[in-house]
Parts: sequence; C-alpha cells; structure tokens
Amino acid sequence: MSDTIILHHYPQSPFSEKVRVAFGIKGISWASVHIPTMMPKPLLMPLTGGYRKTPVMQIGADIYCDTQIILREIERRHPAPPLFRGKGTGFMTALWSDRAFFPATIPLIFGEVGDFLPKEFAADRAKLMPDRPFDTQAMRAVMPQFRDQWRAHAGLIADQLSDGRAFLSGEAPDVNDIHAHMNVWFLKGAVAASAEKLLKEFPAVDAWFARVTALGHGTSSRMTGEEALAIAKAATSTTKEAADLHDPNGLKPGMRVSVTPDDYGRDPVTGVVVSSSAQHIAILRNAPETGDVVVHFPRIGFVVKRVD
Ligand SMILES: N[C@@H](CCC(=O)N[C@@H](CS)C(=O)NCC(=O)O)C(=O)O
Repeated sequence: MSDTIILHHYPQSPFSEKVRVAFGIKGISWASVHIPTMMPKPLLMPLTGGYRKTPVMQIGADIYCDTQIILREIERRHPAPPLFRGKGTGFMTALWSDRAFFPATIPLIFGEVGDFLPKEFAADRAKLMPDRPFDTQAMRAVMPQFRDQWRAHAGLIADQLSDGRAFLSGEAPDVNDIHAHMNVWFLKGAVAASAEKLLKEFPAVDAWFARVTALGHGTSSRMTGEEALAIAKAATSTTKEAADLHDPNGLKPGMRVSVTPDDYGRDPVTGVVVSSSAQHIAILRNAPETGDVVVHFPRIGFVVKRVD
C-alpha cells in the first residue's frame, strides 16, 4: 500500500491534468484523493506543511509538491515508456507552459466567466496571487491582447505538427505533449465556444488534442484524505540522505530551511534537508497526523532559505 501513487487533486485542475495524462501515457494505476478547489485544505496541509497548490503527489511518507518534481519522480519510478527523451528540454517546455502560455489562458477564462464565480473563489485566488489582483473586470479588458498571445502559443503547437507527426516529439507522446495540452484542455473545458473560435485556424491542433486526450489517465480508484494521511503515518520515507557537493550556498543535509514558491501561493514549508541537487530539494518534517514525512520540491521557481 505504501508504494501506491496517490494524487491529491481536483478534476478541473489544469496542472493536475498534466499528471493524469502522464499516468495515461505510462498506464499507471493510482489512487485519487479529491481536495478542495480553495483553502482551507485541512487534510492536505499536514502532508505538505503549508504548500497549498494543486496537485500534490504522495507515495507513502514521500510528498511531491509541484508538477516538475512529480513528473520527474513518475519517470524515475516508471521509466517505460519514457516521458523525457532529452533530460532537460521537457522541463524547459514546462516553463513555457506554466509561465507564458498559462498566464495567457487565465484572463481568457476568468475574463469571460468572472461574473459567475462564487465570491469565496475569487477571494481565495486574490489571496493566492498577492501581486496580481484577481480582478475579472481588468482581465476582461485585456482579453483581446491575450487572445493574440494565446493564438501565438497555439500556433507554435500547430507549427510543430506541420510535418504531419502525431505528437510534438514524433510518433509517440511525451512530456512536451503534456505541457502543451494543459492550456488547450483548460480553455476548451472552461470556455468551449471561445476555444473553438481560436482553434478554428489550427485543425491539426484539434486533431492532436484528441489524440492526447485519448491517452486517458491510467487506472484510478478513489481514496479519502483520511486514508492518505493514515498511509503517510504508517509509512517510512524511502528518500536517502544525499549531499550536493556543488551547492553554491553550501546547503547540506541536516540544515533547517524554508522552501517557498517564487510566483504565487507563497507559503513557506519548513524542514530539515535530507537530500538536494541542482534540480530538487527534499526536507524532513513532522505533523501529528502524519508522523515524519519527506517533502520534495523542484529548485526552479522555489526560494530556499536557511532558518536557524
Ligand atoms: N507550479 C505549480 C502550479 C500549480 C497550480 O498553480 N495549481 C493551481 C490549480 S491547477 C492551484 O494551485 N490553484 C489553487 C488551488 O488549487 O488551491 C505546479 O506545477 O504544480
């Protein structure tokens, strides 16, 4: 039971869709824990120590925060079929997807459906993004410019497919499809008619989208948040202590640090370093509901600070 992959997510979450498609490509069986779409998340916080974003992956007492580290870990544990052909480029595509394409998708969705959002949801997202007010009126005002941006991103997908290939890297799907698919999936799911208008000039993108969707989500069974907490408590982390000889700031196992996203949802998680490298940091923490857990983060997009 403790090596079951557990995904804490909700169905409408676009970042979770990246992980669900990865499960589909690899044919993985996983346990699905539905978490709330906004705070509070009382059954998730004991696992992460404060990280609130969606999704979070749990394997026993190892907790993975952010899709970068989640996809890396899925690949490590289930290497076939590969998600990553080159070891670096799949992560570069992620940054395009998350930090350029996603910010163009958000105003197109919330500029259109803003008036229908529950007040609590808007208030939660305003708190999530303290530097960027969640102002749906303002989003509506800039929709024409973001349509241009969105079209340009979708056009890149079309250009990549223009030689007739089935998937972005060739005849087999990989992580580039996962990252490109997310924003198209989000727009289509939230504002179908507007997505259809924007994609009309890109029939190859629609056909590719259908191929990626057909990969499915692997096989999932539902689990409750309470069951997931009990699994963490009964398990022991399998993460081994490992020092990073090249860490430019002298970070070492045993040091107490905080790890905080640098973009939004900037809630620090504090713990003791178990293992770190240029691309990951794993910290040990403890909560009464879980006992000892090791929480894993990527380094890109996260601020690590010593706390003494
Ligand atoms: N960098 C994160 C971004 C995750 C993210 O922004 N997720 C959205 C939902 S798809 C979120 O956390 N929204 C607020 C929430 O779910 O509480 C990742 O790659 O996992």
